Amino acid sequence: MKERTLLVVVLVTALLVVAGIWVAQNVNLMPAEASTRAALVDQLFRAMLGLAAVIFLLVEGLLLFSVLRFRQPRGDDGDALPVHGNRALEIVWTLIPALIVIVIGFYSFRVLAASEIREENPLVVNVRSRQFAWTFEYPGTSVISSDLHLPVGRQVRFLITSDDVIHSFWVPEFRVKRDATPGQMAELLVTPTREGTYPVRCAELCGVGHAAMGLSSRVIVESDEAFQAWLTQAAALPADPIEAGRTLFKRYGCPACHALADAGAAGVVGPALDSLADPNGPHAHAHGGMDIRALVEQSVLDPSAAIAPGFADGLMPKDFGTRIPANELAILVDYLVAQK
Ligand code: HEC
Ligand SMILES: [Cu+2]
Repeated sequence: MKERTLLVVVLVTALLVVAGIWVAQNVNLMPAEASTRAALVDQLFRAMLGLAAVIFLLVEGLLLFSVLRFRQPRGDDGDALPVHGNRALEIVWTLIPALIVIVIGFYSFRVLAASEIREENPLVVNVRSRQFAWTFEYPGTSVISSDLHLPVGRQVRFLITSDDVIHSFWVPEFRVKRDATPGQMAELLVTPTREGTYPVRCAELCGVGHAAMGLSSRVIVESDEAFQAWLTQAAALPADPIEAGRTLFKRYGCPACHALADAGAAGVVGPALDSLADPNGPHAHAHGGMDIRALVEQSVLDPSAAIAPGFADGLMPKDFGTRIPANELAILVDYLVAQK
């Protein structure tokens, strides 16, 4: 009976150890591995989980075995044998955990060192955080974006800071997390390895909108061609509507013919476009009861519809309607109407 109990407990313990190793190696609860770091970190994580599973099951198994094997027999009310301790056992169960901790320490250090190897010509992205949004700036371009576009396979050097309180830049799929601290610039190197769209989260409780910081921005890892195309298109349109309008005003060549103080334009072929919305200003001629937005839009799409007094018809290009997409036209019109 006693030998059988022992056999069963040993078998069950061995089974649980094997099960622990299998779970640690085969059950993946982690998000997708989307960076070179992710693969390294997951290997380390699996090794630690495997070790922990084996130790847990071994200790609990031995405990269970002892409870069953050495439990007090029925009717035995005597004391247990006095035991003084066991020096060999003490040394063994101190040395083994110490060794495990040292090995994991070295392994972790190697993973960290391997993740921070600098590659040549990284893409620099400035990460700015504020309550409660992320913005990503691409130095050398005018691009400021709330979505983080990255080309696959090229190392990215993030320079992370905050405009107000402490936030934490966290992309679970990259297995990275770095504090964004006001007045400081933190560096983080990441090489994306997998195309896809992933969330950007904030890992530092930063105020009532903290959770929203995980909803507003995405990481979009794409091919280099797609990234370059996005960069070119995004370069034209800053996030701020006034800046975007100014950019479009210049991009479509309006300064060649129009003066506009805000855009530093001094063209004289057409009327100056400052204070378009002022009912008593120089553009009062055209208002005639028309909504000012509709009027400006009409002036751009169909310049001949109403001719500004003192200026000639037929000079302003008539093809802006086909060249300027509707969303950009709306931004441009809003910008012009907002000028004082
Ligand atoms: C080649 C010169 C030329 C270019 C380029 C040009 N315009 Fe004009 N624009 C004119 C002239 C000339 C007029 C006055 C005649 C008229 O009203 O059609 C005018 C009129 C206007 C008016 C009406 C002003 C008023 O007092 O009623 C608006 C608004 C305007 N342009 C906006 C633009 C915008 C925006 C762009 C760029 C997308 C642009 N123009 C590009 C020559 C130009
Ligand atoms: Cu935050």
